[in-house]
Amino acid sequence: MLRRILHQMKQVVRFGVSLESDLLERFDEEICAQKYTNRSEAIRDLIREKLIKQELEEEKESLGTISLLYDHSQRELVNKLTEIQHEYSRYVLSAQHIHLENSHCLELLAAKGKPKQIRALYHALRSVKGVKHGGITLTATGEDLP
Ligand code: NI
Repeated sequence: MLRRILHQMKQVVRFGVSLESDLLERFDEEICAQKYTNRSEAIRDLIREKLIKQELEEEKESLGTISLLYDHSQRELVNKLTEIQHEYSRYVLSAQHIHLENSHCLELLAAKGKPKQIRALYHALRSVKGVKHGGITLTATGEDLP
């Protein structure tokens, strides 16, 4: 269904939008701050963002990036993190390990799967004792995106 709608969007269509002047003023300020040079591109991006959000909510195949900051001198920590990544290996696309000063490490993972699975991987890693900070960002694979 979504694919069909997006396919029909290939042809560029002009349409009018009615909205309150103060709302438009705020929108213009916002897109100007974000360095957009015209409203059309800003509106296109808003629509794409909305569609990506929907896709994620539908639990479609998605991409995720995970970051973990930890102190590798913590006993068993590195082994535990490796173990979890092996458990979830079908979702882990890549892992990058960066050695920081003072025995700290930054690990960056790219993952592919349903958002539910990527979040489960993140929470398993994040909850390991000694992981000081973590982050997760989900995005669509772009397959259904114009
Ligand atoms: Ni390291």
